[in-house]
Amino acid sequence: MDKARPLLVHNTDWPDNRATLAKVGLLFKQTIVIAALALASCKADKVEGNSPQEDGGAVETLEVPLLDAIPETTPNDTVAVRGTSKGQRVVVQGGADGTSIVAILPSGSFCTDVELAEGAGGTDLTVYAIGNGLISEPTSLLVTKDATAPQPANPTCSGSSPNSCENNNEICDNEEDENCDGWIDICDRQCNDCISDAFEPNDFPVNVPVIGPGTYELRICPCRDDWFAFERQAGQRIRLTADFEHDILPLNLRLYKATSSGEQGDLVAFSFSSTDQESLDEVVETSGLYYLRAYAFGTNPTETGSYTLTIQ
Ligand SMILES: [Ca+2]
Ligand SMILES: [Ca+2]
Ligand SMILES: [Ca+2]
Ligand SMILES: [Ca+2]
Repeated sequence: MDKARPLLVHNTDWPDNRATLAKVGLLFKQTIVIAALALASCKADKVEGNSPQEDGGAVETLEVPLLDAIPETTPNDTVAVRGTSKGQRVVVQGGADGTSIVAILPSGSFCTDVELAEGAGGTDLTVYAIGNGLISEPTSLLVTKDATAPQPANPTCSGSSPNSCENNNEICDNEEDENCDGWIDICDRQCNDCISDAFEPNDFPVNVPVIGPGTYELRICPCRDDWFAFERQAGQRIRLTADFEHDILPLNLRLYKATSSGEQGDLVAFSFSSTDQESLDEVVETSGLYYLRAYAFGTNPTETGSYTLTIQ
């Protein structure tokens, strides 16, 4: 199995030289969070106050992105992967660039130019949506570079592209995404003065930073979760505590198994209290990568505040 292959991140918001990126292979297993099953089988370390049902996202699913017609063959070095999604971001795996995280415009549309691999056999691409702790089922594509293939219509994202607005300034009170980064108004860093912590950007379960034992001063910025990764062998423990002021930041924690190719997998534990502390103490059953999601619970996505994460 092709595992432990570092990813290149084709996204200006995600530096591609981070030594702490979780290593992810290219094989994709169709392991998704089916929340009801996950909740039924998970081990609740602590459930007081808000119940899992009240914790948004627990029983929802995210629809697979709808792709526009993508050519099976192209004479070009890149192919435009475009479509619509109800998620927060679309992830495109495969191709010469590794993994791309694509912003979705408020209209629901997205587009990214994916560089095709050299050589025969074509380029396998896997496309899925992520958002609010959910992951959609994947769609698979095979695009082959062929000098004799007809030129596809709209071969690149430029022109009608969402990317042409990257240099715009965000206007903070109009419910639009002027700079096309997928963040609107107060959720955009140009509009909130939220100072991010050293692990940012870690807003989605893609290229999740690995975190070791220690005490970390962290912050949830408006609309953005924090994701951290742990590598554990079967029988080893993930033991951690988050301290915060619940009245300011109603923090919750979820722990997921990562799939063999690094996607967010099954929920294995959670901590939803109404106190100033959440904690997890989990002896893992299978070896591999685990993802922690720290996020503000509630209907106000712009909640922000600091917390201290202690990993033992
Ligand atoms: Ca705006
Ligand atoms: Ca924006
Ligand atoms: Ca953070
Ligand atoms: Ca974050």
